[in-house]
Amino acid sequence: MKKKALIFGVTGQDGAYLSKFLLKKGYTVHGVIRRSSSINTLRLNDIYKDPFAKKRNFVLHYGDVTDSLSVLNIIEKVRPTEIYNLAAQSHVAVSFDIPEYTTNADALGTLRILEAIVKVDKKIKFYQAGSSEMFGKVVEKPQNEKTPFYPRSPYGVAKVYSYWITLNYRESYKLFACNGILFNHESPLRGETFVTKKVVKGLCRIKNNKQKKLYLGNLYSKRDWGHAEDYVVAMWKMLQNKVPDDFVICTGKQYTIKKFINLVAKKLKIKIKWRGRGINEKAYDQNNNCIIECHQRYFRPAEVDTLQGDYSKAKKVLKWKPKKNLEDLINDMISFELKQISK
Ligand code: NAP
Ligand code: F7E
Repeated sequence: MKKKALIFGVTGQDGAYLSKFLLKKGYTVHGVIRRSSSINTLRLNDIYKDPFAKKRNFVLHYGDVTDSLSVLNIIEKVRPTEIYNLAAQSHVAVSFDIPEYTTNADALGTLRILEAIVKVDKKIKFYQAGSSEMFGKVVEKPQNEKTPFYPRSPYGVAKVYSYWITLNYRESYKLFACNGILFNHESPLRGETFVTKKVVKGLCRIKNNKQKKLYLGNLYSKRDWGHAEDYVVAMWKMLQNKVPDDFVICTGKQYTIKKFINLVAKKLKIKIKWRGRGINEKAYDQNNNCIIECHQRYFRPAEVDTLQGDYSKAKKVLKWKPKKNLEDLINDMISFELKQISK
């Protein structure tokens, strides 16, 4: 029988890549979208199907993970074989501004889906989008599936709740429920306010005289960045494994934000020189124009200083490893941005 996936968070970066991947595998994909006053399906443009078409392998439903009834109704109606919970207020800095909403969506949202699975059909497989932000103020390096959590934001705390409730429902109700513990993953489809997208888009626009300056926050935190296209494959592999389990997904390499900026600038042939320290550190181009400044507004009340994962378990059990490295990621993001500018 044809497999049927239901994706909460289908309109996001990962939702778009996962949908395309599952459609290629022959799945019928159902996605949950929120009602919005502006168009929120742009990332799905190339797979969107006319709702009046006779045969559709991609179907969208209105719903929200903060609304239990919609969650239950959609799961009952669709009766999927697999559910991917990618829905979240996923911006760490914003989670300090709207902690209650973040907790409702990112923690209780997961509980609502799990409860609906128990009611509708315990055979539905479940993937929970966990995050390296759960490791937060890391207690060991690199981080693996056994590393204790120490979240540093309302977002991280909510994801820790979701991790444990997923594990608890797996043990209590014998659900096939898995936690992915995914480190930062980026792509041309990355949200505009995440640091990699801000840097690539900003420097491409500066190079093309569309913008003069870019404002950033902490340049010295370190991240383990991978490509979203690789990471959605790992999500799917977790649900095809013989037993439900939890997996760290990462590249094992880490870079500072400053190093990322230098790599992007080099690709764009912008000769960057850094001057000053702390909040006064600035980057200048070859004509001595200041093109990057730091601003207090982009610093967080608590920072996650360093993240570097160990994906040995995923490699051994799922036969997963990242295909794209940081250079491939930067090339992909730059060529997308330059195309947007030339449009
Ligand atoms: P994203 O681009 O921000 O997408 C989040 C998705 O969740 C969007 O489709 C959004 O819908 C939806 N959403 C937000 N609140 C919702 C609600 N109340 N009800 C239903 N849907 C809601 O995030 P992403 O980068 O694709 O990440 C996917 C998931 O992985 C998230 O759970 C994120 O926390 C987690 N994660 C991401 C990373 C990463 O580096 N990308 C790493 C680890 C974990 P709208 O389009 O309407 O806003
Ligand atoms: O920040 C620093 C910032 O917002 C990365 C989400 O997908 O990955 C993501 O969370 C670092 C931080 O990602 C700016 O302080 C400097 O140290 O791109 P980010 P994140 O916070 O790591 C995890 C795994 C998730 O689960 C999340 O959903 O960059 N930084 N200057 C900046 N960050 C932003 N956003 N903007 C700046 O101007």
